[in-house]
Amino acid sequence: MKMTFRWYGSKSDPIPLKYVKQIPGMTGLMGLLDKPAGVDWPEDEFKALVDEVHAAGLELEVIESVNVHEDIKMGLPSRDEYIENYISTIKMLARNGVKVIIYNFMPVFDWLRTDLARVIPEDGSNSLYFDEKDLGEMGPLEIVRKTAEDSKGFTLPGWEPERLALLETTLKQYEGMTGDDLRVHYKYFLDAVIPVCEEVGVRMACHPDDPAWPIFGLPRIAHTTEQFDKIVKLHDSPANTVCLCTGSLGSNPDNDVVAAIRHFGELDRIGAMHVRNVKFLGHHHFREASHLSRTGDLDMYAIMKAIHDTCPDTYVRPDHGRMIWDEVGRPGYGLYDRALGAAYLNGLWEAIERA
Ligand SMILES: [Mn+2]
Repeated sequence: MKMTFRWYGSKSDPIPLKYVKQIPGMTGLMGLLDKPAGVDWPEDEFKALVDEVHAAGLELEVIESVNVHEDIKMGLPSRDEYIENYISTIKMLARNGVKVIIYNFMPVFDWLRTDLARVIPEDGSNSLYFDEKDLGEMGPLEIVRKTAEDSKGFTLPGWEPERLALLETTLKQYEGMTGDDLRVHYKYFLDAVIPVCEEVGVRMACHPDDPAWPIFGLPRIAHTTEQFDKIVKLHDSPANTVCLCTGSLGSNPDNDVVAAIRHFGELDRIGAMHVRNVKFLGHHHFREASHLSRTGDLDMYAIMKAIHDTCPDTYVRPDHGRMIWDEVGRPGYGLYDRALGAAYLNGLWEAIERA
């Protein structure tokens, strides 16, 4: 298991790399270049990032995310050009030491919350929160406006302004598209990129829908074990894997997260893990909790044990943390609670290995 940390680059992330390095057991980053979907990533810029990360004593073997252009998801004729750029980016990343590329194939929204800083009454910290009842009064445009307003000036992953500028048009284009239609487009994409990944030694890792159910009538095809079974079979290859995010998949209590890790781990189809805890508050109603098992509803010991037993060499990162100790930062991506999370998960790991 390699413990890693999501980091947005020195221009956009207030957390210095030396702080990340000082978290015990931290081996590297899940990093990125801040580029719009569809762009071929420039190698000189990426090399500079690799050098910066290596100079801090960390690895950069996982990229999160190389975003998939909406035209690819919608199956438009223009997709071929964007797929070519994607392939060129995969080859460039492989040349520079990258082993795993995390991405998602969700139309328009890759994650959604109704409050980015919900105060947790027990201790005064705050975390990301979702209540479908609150969404009922907000349409997609309203929720985008509110999320941008609440993000404290930070660009949120998946909520890049250029992607949302076209929101109204994009939503219209998805009207009438079914999950099966979306899977046809997905297969077209995988058939093009996975053979390249096999050639250059990179694994693609698909992140689940978050929350793990359909929203705004959009087709969503990545929020149950059965759906991920279909995804890994769309192009059957060890390079076609899952980024198993416990907090996303686990936002729906019907999903057995531990069983899902064991299932895809045994198939050798876990490219990376996001480990996060969730507190259920009702139907389609939850908030994110600290990583400690008893503060939420997921069993972190059983999660780490499943990783240990079925995919012990995978990359793990503590996913979203709460905001604690008056830290100001990108919602979900503060330093303190994610550092606590990494320490706790490493502690579980040490105990599992010793037992
Ligand atoms: Mn995640």
